Amino acid sequence: MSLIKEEFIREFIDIANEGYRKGWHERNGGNFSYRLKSKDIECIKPYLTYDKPFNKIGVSVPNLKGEYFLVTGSGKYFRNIPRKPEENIAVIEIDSTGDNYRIVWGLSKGGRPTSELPTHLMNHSVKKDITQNKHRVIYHCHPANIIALTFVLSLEDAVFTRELWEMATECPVVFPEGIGVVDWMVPGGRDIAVATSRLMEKYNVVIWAHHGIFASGQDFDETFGLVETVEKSAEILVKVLSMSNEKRQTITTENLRDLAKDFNVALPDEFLKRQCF
Ligand code: 2HA
Ligand code: ZN
Repeated sequence: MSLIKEEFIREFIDIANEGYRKGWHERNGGNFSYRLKSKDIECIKPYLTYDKPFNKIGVSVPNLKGEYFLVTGSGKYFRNIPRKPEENIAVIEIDSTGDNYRIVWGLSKGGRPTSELPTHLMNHSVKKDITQNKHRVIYHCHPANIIALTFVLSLEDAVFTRELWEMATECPVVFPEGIGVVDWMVPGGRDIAVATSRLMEKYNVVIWAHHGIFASGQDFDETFGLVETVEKSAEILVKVLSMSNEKRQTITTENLRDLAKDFNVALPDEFLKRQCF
């Protein structure tokens, strides 16, 4: 039995494939990480090797010391993951300080974990604490409609939240806490990791202006489903804005309050108060 047959690895590969088929991973676009459960680590232990050196993460994540992550490789193409997983993804181990990682499986033809490793690990760090260890998946991709909206909507959490809530009745139920937005920043480093993880304290979705989206969730289905919901809503908004700059009718603040009551979700007042266009 090879490591690839493990359920969590198959699910990871399946989501990578689905994301690619949706057009969210052109070339080497996007990256993906999963924080392993102890039973996952037990299952794959026979396949792990500990002879590679530790490397600096670039950020410090002490609460992730000793954790293992399944991650995509830097410069690797999502399109190739299902055919050649061992060349394109890796399992990494965080050291006992939370400052360094080493590859213990995968990237068999060489390479490093995703260029966005600092953002992934800082997001995992925040989410591990505030969800009492529940969130395990961080997913980054480049969906066209969300990115298009970052050129025409004001880059404010309240504007994106309210507009996307209004585009589909399920949205306030799927992401009641709202959506965060990061202004354009250079990707791949510490600064964007800090900005994103701050917003992850409040939200499960963070949009990077003119770049893409980051999402966090408990499992693969929930995290991928969240991005599907946000991007579908963004697609509707793009169509609406393309037809008219005025909505004739919409889901109103009153409607949102009724929805919140019946579906038992708390919609923050800052977003209920905000009517955008
Ligand atoms: O190319 O998506 O953000 C990988 C990326 C960087
Ligand atoms: Zn990206």
